[in-house]
Amino acid sequence: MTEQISRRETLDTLRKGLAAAGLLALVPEWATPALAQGETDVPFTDIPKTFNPNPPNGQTRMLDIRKIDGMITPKDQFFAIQHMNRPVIDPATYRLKITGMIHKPEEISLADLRAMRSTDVVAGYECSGNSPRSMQGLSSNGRWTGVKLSEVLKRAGIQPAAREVVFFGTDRGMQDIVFRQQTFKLEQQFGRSMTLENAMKPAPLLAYALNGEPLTLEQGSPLRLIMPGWYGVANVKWLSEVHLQEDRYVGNYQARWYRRLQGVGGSGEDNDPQVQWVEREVTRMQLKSVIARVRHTGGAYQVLGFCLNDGTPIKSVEVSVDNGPWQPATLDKANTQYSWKLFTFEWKGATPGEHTLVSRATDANGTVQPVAADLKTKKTFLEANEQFPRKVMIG
Ligand SMILES: Nc1nc2c(c(=O)[nH]1)N[C@H]1C(S)=C(S)[C@@H](COP(=O)(O)O)O[C@H]1N2
Ligand SMILES: [Mo]
Repeated sequence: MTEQISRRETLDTLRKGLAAAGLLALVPEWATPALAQGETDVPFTDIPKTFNPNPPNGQTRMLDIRKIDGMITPKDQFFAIQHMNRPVIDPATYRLKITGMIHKPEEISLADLRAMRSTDVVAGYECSGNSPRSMQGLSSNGRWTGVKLSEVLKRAGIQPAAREVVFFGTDRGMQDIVFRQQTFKLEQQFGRSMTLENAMKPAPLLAYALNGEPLTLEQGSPLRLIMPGWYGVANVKWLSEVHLQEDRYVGNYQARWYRRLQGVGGSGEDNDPQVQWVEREVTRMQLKSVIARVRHTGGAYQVLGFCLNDGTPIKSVEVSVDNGPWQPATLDKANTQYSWKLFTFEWKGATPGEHTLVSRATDANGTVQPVAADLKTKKTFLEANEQFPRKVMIG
């Protein structure tokens, strides 16, 4: 960590100096890290030529994980993805509706929310569809500011029979709603839910700012839910309504499109009656670690990566070089419970040529990040948290 800080400090000092001399514009953004420390990125050879972190649809932005240079993802690099449109909402007339099994239905303005006690949380998350295919770029880490969901719910007064909290976005679109042999094509709002018990925990936040600035359109302006430790889909953007009810909510984005189907036990073969097919909703993040970047200063090689999980303390991250023994990596001191967890590994004895690097995380409960083969019986593609071997070329 000290190295991370000193790098950033050196950089800041350098930039200030250049700015004072009126020279900052002459130095491209990407060049200064190397300039500051004589550091050079070691190129990855496993990134498909066709990989584009900003696909032409203009609606998705991935984080180019090779650019990670500290705990907080800059706001303009934060990944962005959604299913339908991006609704434009006027913050001045915006009202968050609290409805259903509460004592007094509420319509809360942004000014009301900003007047309530604010809380900050550093939270990292990934889309549950994040995978080697997207070079793990559907992930980021930011500092969110807002009001605790529990405080807003308490203020509205929860009826004793309420069990479920449903979050609706302002965005809507045509959806296929499948019931047995019938498919209904109907316009629906984006909706997600969780138990009241989960909603009342201290962490969930109704967030209006990211890294100290108001949310942008793609970040869910003016208000979104942040559910620390959960997959991205839980973080409902453009929040329009929070609805309390007794029964389960089974909308598409909750009960049908964000599921995991996995065979447990037996041989794992489809036709083995010993296999139990387990289906569950996509909620908390599965333990994952990713190698994002390799840099060297002269002959000193450093590997940088991040872990994501549900907030359980990380016991260790290890790195293996060219299928060699697992060696301990160092977790960054700035990591917090719900941040992504940065780690570094000093790669000793790196030689010219192509090498394979892979990391694996273990949490305090003893859960070890799986390898791809462990997930063979997972039929659905979401929650791809398998170890992610990387190839680099030392030239
Ligand atoms: N209203 C709304 N919220 C949404 C979505 C959406 O389609 N509509 N997509 C979800 C999904 S699948 C993800 S991964 C995250 C992405 O959050 P980000 O764009 O801030 O990275 O938003 C979630 N919140
Ligand atoms: Mo997602």
